Amino acid sequence: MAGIDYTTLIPNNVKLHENRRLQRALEDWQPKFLEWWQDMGPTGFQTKDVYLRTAISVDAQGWAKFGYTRMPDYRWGIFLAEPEPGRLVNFGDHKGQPAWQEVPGEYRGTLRRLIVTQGDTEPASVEQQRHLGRTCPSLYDLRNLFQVNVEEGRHLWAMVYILDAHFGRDGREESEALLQRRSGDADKPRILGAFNEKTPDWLSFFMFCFFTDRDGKYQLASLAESGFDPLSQTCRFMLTEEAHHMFVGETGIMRIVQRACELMREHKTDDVRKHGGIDLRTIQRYLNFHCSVSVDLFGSEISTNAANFYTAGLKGRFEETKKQDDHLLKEATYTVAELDGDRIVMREEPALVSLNERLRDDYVADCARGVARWNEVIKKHGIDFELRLPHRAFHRAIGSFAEARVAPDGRVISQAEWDTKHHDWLPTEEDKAYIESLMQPVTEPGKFAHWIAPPARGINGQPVDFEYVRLA
Ligand code: BYC
Repeated sequence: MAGIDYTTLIPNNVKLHENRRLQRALEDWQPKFLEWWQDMGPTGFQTKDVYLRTAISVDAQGWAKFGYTRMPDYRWGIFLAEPEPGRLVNFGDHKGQPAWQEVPGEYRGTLRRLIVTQGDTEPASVEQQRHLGRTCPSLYDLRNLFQVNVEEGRHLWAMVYILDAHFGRDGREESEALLQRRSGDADKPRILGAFNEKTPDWLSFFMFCFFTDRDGKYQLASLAESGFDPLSQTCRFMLTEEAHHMFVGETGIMRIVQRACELMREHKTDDVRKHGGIDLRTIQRYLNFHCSVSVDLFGSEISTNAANFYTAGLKGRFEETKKQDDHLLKEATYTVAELDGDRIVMREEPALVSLNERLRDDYVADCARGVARWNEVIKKHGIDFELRLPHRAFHRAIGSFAEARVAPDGRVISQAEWDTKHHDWLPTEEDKAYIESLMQPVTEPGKFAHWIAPPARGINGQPVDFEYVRLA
């Protein structure tokens, strides 16, 4: 594969200059993207120099360079991971056939829908986060926010490339529509629930990066298994960038937890609000909210859509090729949590229709590892408190638990109990007002808001007090 060509209007490693029609389509879309970025991207800061990383190669070693860039000058482009010679469709009815380089006609609509759904989340998250710059807890965090934002912008490019390159006129129309829907808009909302929620403060932002970006990891990993090779190559490179977003979320929450613990120890109280910290119970309520809306992103427990995606060879399981089974799953079963009256029971279901739940299991296990690392911090401070993932049936809007009322510990409860207790489980208006009151910008290099501990180290070997965003 060619290296990334930065001499052209659209940086790419797909030899764009050899396909004039596609080049024209993307060059036509580019100013619309920039207009969207100006209108719906980060508020303010567009003329400031930000210490950003830019992809320069798709080689896992040394794939990025760091330097000051104004966000609108970021070189958004099209980067596909190296092709695997002789790659096959690895699962479903077409297993063993050569991977498709063109869209198989019979799956055109389904594939387009999957790509559009993935693509829609990218600009949505930028829209959700657009006001956060004004209340950054430090220049370090401000830079991380913008890094996440420009890379989500690039992930939009990644999906638009596939749409324009492989779906003709329909693809171009979908590319336009991706710039027209708006997160939270009543008339033209983003496609998936979590991407219409607000991200009004930095606690929500870090939770979003931890929980919702992690859905991105699992969905992209499943699409990276696709028999449609261009989608696989695109998603493989997106995953490289995604890892940083989850790092931002995990370390962000860890630093908030650490500050809470420091204040608890220093003042010998659980009520660290009096001392300008975020108490662990509030962190738990935000965790419950972001976990539950992200768990919804995996779709229904029993889904014929998921079965069809798999059988068609379009969307696999997490680490499909590492699994030791027939990769057809026609006879297999999988254990799924289901509602049975006022209890949640585990039942064997056909594996094919249970694929959403299986991916959700992989996701929940990964989330639990992160939460355990936060709990290590609490334990190190000698504090008797554990953050917990809520039960997967808690506060659901999609799937078989959507109609049920379930406590974070998995007990099915009455509407009356929910009404009296949900304030203990989800962020209250008072919580939101308190968190909002903490959101005061800190922009002096090396200084951090009181409610969050500094990071252990800076970005790319730079010191923590480096001028990550030049505001002057
Ligand atoms: N909200 O059989 P069902 C990321 C719809 S995040 C609203 O239950 P299916 C990122 C569903 O579309 C990763 N609607 O589910 C993170 C379907 O509607 P249609 C995003 C929902 O189809 C942070 C109907 O309900 N990527 O990258 O098996 C920052 C019944 O569907 C929701 C993808 O999601 C919901 N939560 O699976 C930036 C991958 N859930 O089609 C970026 C692509 C379901 O009948 N998408 N519905 O009108 C997919 O694989 C599937 O569409 C889903 C749903 C897993 C989302």
